[in-house]
Amino acid sequence: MDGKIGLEEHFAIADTIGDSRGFVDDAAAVDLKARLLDFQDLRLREMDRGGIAKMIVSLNAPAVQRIVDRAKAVEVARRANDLLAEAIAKHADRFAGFAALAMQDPDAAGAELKRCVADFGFKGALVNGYSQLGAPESCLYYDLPQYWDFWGVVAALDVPFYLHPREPSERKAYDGHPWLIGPAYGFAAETGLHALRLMGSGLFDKYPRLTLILGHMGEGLPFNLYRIDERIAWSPMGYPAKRAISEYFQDNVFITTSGNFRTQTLIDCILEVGADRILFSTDYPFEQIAEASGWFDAAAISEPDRRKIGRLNALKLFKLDS
Ligand code: GRE
Ligand code: ZN
Repeated sequence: MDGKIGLEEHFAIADTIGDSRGFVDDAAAVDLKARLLDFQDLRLREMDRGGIAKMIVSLNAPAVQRIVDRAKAVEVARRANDLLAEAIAKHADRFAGFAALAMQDPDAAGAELKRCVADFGFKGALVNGYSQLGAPESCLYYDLPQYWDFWGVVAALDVPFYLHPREPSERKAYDGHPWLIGPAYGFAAETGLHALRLMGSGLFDKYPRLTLILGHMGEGLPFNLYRIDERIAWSPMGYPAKRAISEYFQDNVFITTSGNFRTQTLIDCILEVGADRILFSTDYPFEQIAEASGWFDAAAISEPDRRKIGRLNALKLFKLDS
């Protein structure tokens, strides 16, 4: 399919290039580094070959979220966004951007998102899970009260917030099994939990137009919506939100195909959340565009659904002209 739009697609700057290394082997790391830093060359060729018209590009992970010094986090986010804006400007027809945000400082994060939308035309924010502030063992989730004004800024700007994975904050359960920590499982467990915290906190009752994006086919959540709803309804622990988790999935959440190129899983997601709320993505350069496109273009779904997931939903959600 030509004209696809991808939106979990990453780049890196000097301050963050080392962050991705731990999750790939040394041989792959060299190539990964080159691809993360490149914008105008290999990336465009791969896009052309895979039928990808446009990428909404974001900083790698965990990057800004792991910088415990508040001022430094704010500075790195700003630098990354400035560099991204410069790179996009050279090929504005092929690239758009998501802002990196220093969530260690909610006011600064809101101001930076405003700046990126107003000055650079960025399409929203992509944040790599919880933030650390002051000490490495700290862990800030965005349902906490200090973030609710920030969410008001996101809602007023009417741009989506992509909650991207990072490694789990709780490591005890992974002791002795480091292979579980990264993208194989821990990323999804961590990110799914964070997304449920946001939904269950009542955040979307306060801001009904707020939009969250989850990658990797919804980080495992679509498969479990029935059970989550059902058991919350019977929970003796209480539940702060007004609506069921599956209802927020219908009205406030989009999911992408990033790094989860599996027709069985896509069909389950179409059945659970509908083809209108699913968006094609690769997760370049951690995944290969040829693999993502080869799979998606041939997947056994209807042609109207392929057009929606590959392109039309993104045009609408991000108010793109092309
Ligand atoms: C990602 O951005 O999703 C990612 C990483 C590191 C390894 C694998 C992966 O940041 O998918
Ligand atoms: Zn990613």
